[in-house]
Amino acid sequence: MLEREFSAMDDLVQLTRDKDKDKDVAIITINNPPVNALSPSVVQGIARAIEQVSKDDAIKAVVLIGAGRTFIAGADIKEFGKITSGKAQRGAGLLPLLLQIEDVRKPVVVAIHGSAFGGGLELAMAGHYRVAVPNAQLGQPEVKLGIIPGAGGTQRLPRLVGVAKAVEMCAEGNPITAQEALKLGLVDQLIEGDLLAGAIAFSRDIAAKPLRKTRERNERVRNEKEKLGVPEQNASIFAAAREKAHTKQRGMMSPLAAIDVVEAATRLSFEEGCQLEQKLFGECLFSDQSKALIHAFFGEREVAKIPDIPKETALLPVDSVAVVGAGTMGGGIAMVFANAGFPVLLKEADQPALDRGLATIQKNYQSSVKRGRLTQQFVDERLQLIKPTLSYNDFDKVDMAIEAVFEGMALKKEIFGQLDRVCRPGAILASNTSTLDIDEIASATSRPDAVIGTHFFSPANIMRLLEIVRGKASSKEVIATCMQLSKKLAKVGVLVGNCRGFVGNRMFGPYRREAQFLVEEGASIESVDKALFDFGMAMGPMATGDLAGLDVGWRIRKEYRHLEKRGVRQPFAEDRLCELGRYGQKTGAGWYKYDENRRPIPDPEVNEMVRGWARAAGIAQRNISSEEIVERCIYALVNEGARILEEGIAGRAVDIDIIYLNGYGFPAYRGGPMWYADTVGLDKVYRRISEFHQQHGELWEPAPLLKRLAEEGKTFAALNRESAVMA
Ligand code: 3H9
Repeated sequence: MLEREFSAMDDLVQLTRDKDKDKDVAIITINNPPVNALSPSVVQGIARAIEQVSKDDAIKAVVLIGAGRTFIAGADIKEFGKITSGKAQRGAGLLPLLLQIEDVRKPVVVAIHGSAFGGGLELAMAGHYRVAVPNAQLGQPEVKLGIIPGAGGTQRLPRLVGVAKAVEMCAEGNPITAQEALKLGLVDQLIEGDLLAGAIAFSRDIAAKPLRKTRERNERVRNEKEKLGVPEQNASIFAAAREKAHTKQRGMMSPLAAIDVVEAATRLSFEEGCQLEQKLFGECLFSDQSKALIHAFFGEREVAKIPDIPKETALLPVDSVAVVGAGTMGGGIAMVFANAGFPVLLKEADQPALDRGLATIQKNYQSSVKRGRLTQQFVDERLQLIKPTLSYNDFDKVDMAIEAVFEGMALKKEIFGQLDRVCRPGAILASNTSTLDIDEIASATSRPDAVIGTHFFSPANIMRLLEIVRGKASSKEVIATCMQLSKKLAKVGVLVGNCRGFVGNRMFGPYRREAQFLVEEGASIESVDKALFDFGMAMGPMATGDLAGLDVGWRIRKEYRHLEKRGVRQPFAEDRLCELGRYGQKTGAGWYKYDENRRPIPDPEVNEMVRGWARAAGIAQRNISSEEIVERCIYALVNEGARILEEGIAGRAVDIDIIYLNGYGFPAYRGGPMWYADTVGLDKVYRRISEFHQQHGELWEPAPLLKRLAEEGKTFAALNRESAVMA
């Protein structure tokens, strides 16, 4: 057993001594829960510990390790906001500490479990050796926060793993496993069993060996031994990385900055490379993109915290589920649960429908195997978990039933009446409805407190968003359980209130309405899509309509036509396309034509038809700029979002942002519609919306909340902190 003696460091960093044998190994433990982020005090603490061990001749080796569940998840991201808002100074950061570690004249062995991310990996690379438990992860995820590694990571990583892998890790931000790190030379040994004991043993084994400073290991970047350093090969590696960044991380500056700085490692000295890294790190840190991505990072965690549902709320057991309906959504939902290891009963009304549903599930799984995303063994195990059925016979055994049938109130109520009869008391009864009134659905049961909406997005097995719809009677236990369940399902669960379309689809209505109006006013279909694609949306609104099926909205509009206010302009072109049988991708034509691979082909005929219809309706035709296209569509989202906040349908602006980032292809580097409006300035947004109100009528009436915040010079984000509690 290792006996340790506490030394004179503060609590965040402890310096202790291995007393087992010769007291010759010092142990520096970082203890800054939950993830040992490198706050300024932690950095100071490590520096003091290193100073102390450097002076002590009795110490022959040093082990640096993290306490708790992980090594170091990086710099403290909260500090960045303080720096960019002027509340803290940008100091020298980690760089001097890492040089200090590298210069220690006894081996520093870094022992890694959990995650060594960002500054954590940078610190680990300054050590002379790294050991890790087999399930540890190592990565430079900074680009996902809109920044780049800022403590020498772009310079040390290529010296350890080679240029190609370093550029991939720094530009894409995805972690690698300890096994891969071992193969690449980033980790020197895997430790099974007790990490600290293994690290100490390792440190004794290598204590007599000459020390290797990572910053002086030039062979992997400069071609002394290693083929990756050949200039022509480097040129093609960086060209390919840039091309990939332009397509996969479209619009983001940090990946390109990361590539530039890793490239510098092949041309410049370590010191010069670090100087460039510092410069670009600073530029990225102060960019709107980084602020937006950091907002998204914390937002994703904040949405899980519901002001009126305490952390201690009892959770209901959910170990097995039933899904009613094996169509596109039902099948996808069954896959989501099976992927997370839940046994699933999948019910359909008749055998052909059930067979079709199962065939689609198998086809989807097979395509994941083909693409190398899943293994055949994983798929076989998941398929075993899905039990098809035509009856409600085994529904009394499941903990949760999710209805995912056709979007019609009468049918949904009938099914909930059934579920109420067959499911055990305490089971959760959920509906996947995307628009319908969850309270009306709950009224078909004798236990509305057990009823909740779980609105998955299509394709359910891919999309991360899960809107959890709170009915007026949904119990806190049911809500807390569904929120927690979303994590198990690898989804981002966001709690929303009950109204038509909830948050996401309710806002999407005005967004797509404006897109259609713009086309009816003279913009081409392609120019509307291009403007929003260039803004950063994953797809333009017209192409999105074609993908989802134009008939879906058409049917809903027909059902709700009686609610439309007379004399208020409504878009009509999409309905006309539906009347012509142009439902989108599924019929091979919608706003666009589609080839057999479902690739969109612009269709001049549709543009012409719309021109004709618009002229006949007396709509003046004009040239419309891409700036106006973006403003009309995005501000329509913002205005509706403000109403949603005011009504308490969303608890906080960040909830809306996270919904849009995870379910609607809103660019993460713009932080979501509400955050984006804040960055434009709410006074400016309000003024433009007021102009649209004058030009286009009452659909553009500014939301009172937006007006108030604009007049008071406030932001939606500040409102988050004042915090509305959802009714
Ligand atoms: C960097 O290192 C720059 C460098 O180059 C140096 C420049 C000089 N800071 O995610 P979880 C919080 S940039 C502050 O729920 P999990 C998180 O908000 C950094 N806080 O747990 C949450 O708080 P709360 C590069 C952080 O087990 C709590 O910890 N590193 C940080 O699902 C638990 O987090 C990254 O980008 C942080 N660095 O996942 C890694 N990290 O409980 C970011 C977490 O109040 N972190 N928190 O809501 C992660 O990817 C995940 O948190 C991790 C754990 C995988 C580590």
